[in-house]
Amino acid sequence: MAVKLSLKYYAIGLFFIAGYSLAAQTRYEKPNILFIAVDDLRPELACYGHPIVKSPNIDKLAETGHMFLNAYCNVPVCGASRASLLTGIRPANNRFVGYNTYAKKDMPEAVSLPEHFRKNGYHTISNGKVFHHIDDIPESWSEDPWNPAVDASSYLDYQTDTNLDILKNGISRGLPYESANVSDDKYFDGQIAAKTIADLQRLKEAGTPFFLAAGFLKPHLPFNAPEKYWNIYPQDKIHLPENYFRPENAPDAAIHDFGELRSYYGIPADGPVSNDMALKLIHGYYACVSFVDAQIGKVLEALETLGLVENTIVVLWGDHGWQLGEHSLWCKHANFKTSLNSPLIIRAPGFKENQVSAALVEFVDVFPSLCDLAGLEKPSQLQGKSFLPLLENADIPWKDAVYSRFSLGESIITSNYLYTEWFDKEGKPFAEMFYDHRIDPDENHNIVNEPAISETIKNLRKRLHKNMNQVKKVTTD
Ligand SMILES: [Ca+2]
Repeated sequence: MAVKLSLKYYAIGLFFIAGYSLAAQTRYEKPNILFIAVDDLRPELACYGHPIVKSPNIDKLAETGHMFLNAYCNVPVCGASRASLLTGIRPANNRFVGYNTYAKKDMPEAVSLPEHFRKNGYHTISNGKVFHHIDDIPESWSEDPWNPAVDASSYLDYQTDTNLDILKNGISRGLPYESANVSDDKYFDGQIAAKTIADLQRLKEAGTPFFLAAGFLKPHLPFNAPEKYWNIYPQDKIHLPENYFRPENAPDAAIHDFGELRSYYGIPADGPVSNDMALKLIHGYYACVSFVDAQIGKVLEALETLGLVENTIVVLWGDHGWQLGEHSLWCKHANFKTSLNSPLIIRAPGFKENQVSAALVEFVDVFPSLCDLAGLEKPSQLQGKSFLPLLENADIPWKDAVYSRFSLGESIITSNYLYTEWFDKEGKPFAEMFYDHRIDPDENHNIVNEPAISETIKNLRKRLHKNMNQVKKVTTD
């Protein structure tokens, strides 16, 4: 099926090269790419069915494009997830491991996604947080990458006196949230939107195809947003998750101490946060989602105003999931669905609108998909599979499993199950968990030791062993 389709597209591509004009067909005329990364955004969006979160602009993108319900990051931590997606290479126990990953150190021979486009005649720009490190794979960009957050301290981006005073006194970071009476552009994400819009205007005038990356910083901690976004959500609408508890029989390896959150003021050194704080965190996350949605809306509106919609592919992704209290956890860094499932929406001109796919896709699939959509050859390093056929038909049979990992935990996810096994430094397994999403979609009961499912577990374990860390040596051109 895939071969047949690609031949068909190749034929259409030749048609264009030959100078024929097919009205409204922009698939292979070097479409522009607007590449929107959103830090720590899980599918906490109205278009993904959230009952109270307001995300009208991302919803509109989904309505005019293709939304993946079952997109999984390959590793739930910023630096590693981005390095993997941007090189199309899977994380393994020897590469793309932590938040601090440099793609250029772990995979020096790899060509990055924007670099590949640049080498194919695209003008490439990085605004905000795209790679975790602004100086990672510098060959990626036609211009110096730009980020208003110049260092770890300014990255906190506080605007209120309360938080600035805490920070100044050196007690700790400030609170993990703030509601400030300021305009959008006081915060970095407002500035990233403004810079991206200015670039769009400039790129439109230049007329060369572009790959414009905008990496928004929220809803990463601290949950800072202008107060108007907090005011969208009345406090009595904010609730703790139903599974604000450790899953039954979950191994210790599955649970962490959310150290990332504990570095903020008002969070105890150990033990759970107060219920008041938990509700404030959830409220803050919602406010930040609506804030970042509004900034994305400004960029998408500019795309429309400038007449670039018909020739620009828009892709939006959150770099991994997040626990908002589920399983008694906060932050990411886990092998639960809450950490691994991420939003992925793509709008490609010439393809069907308002498509929702339940197919399993993973972030290593983004690089080959964008190559196919732009008619570029695929570098040999790529380990994902182009999901272009799904854009044609959201219901065709697709991957039977995707693979994610974090630290010592390796996961296989199928349409029904999530199975994770943890390995010590010598490679010996020491813990495992299994959830059947048909009867336990929220992953509250680890039933890995149920005798009735031992064959299922055996099968999943076998497939996991075969595919995890599958290609330690990656072929590069
Ligand atoms: Ca992140």
